[in-house]
Amino acid sequence: MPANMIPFTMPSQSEEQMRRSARTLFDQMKARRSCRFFSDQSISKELIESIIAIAHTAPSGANRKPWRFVAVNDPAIKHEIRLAAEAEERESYGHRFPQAWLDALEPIGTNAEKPFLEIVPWLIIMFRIDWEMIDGERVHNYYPAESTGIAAGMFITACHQVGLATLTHTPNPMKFLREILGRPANEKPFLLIPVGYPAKDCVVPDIPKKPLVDALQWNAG
Ligand code: IYR
Repeated sequence: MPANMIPFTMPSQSEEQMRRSARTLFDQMKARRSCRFFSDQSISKELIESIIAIAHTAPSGANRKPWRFVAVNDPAIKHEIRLAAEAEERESYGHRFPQAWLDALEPIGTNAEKPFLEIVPWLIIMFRIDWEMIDGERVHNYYPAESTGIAAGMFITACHQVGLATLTHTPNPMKFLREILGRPANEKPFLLIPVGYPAKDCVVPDIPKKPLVDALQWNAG
């Protein structure tokens, strides 16, 4: 074994056990919904940190972990983010979105008003880092969008598994997030993820889901 390698194994399980695990996980994950009506019930920093630690285990190009999570529960900052997001969304819904996009959003029932951005206890803002300065040298990261997307998927999965609701929110353009949060120029806003509990009267759109047969092609025996 090369000196820089360590053994890696996984516990052996029967096919039946594995199918049961897959079924359980599927049933849990298919119950996840994007939430736009949050309660103001607080969530501890410790719980949020433990979920971010899970996302931070994500694989990444050359193991660079080219992301940053900014976790906000300060009401003044949440307010500022809400105002800036709504200003952009008003422009988008007002004249920037083409009609086809507005039509696609119609069943989801969204509009430019985003009160949840300050009701929800936490806003997690993910930035992707395309390059960084290491020892005075500009070093490029590899696959930063893919890597950060994988970490985001693990983050929302972890939230759902511990019983917290999320929304993957992308006000567009998002550069106000870098300004409000004081992040440097090499950190590009990637996703704004409100995390909390659904409000008591929370509703979600009753929309059809694309069946798996439309998303999976087998080339297999
Ligand atoms: N960012 C806008 C519009 C929007 C865009 C997509 I693509 C969605 O799936 C949902 C909304 C908003 O949040 O209202």
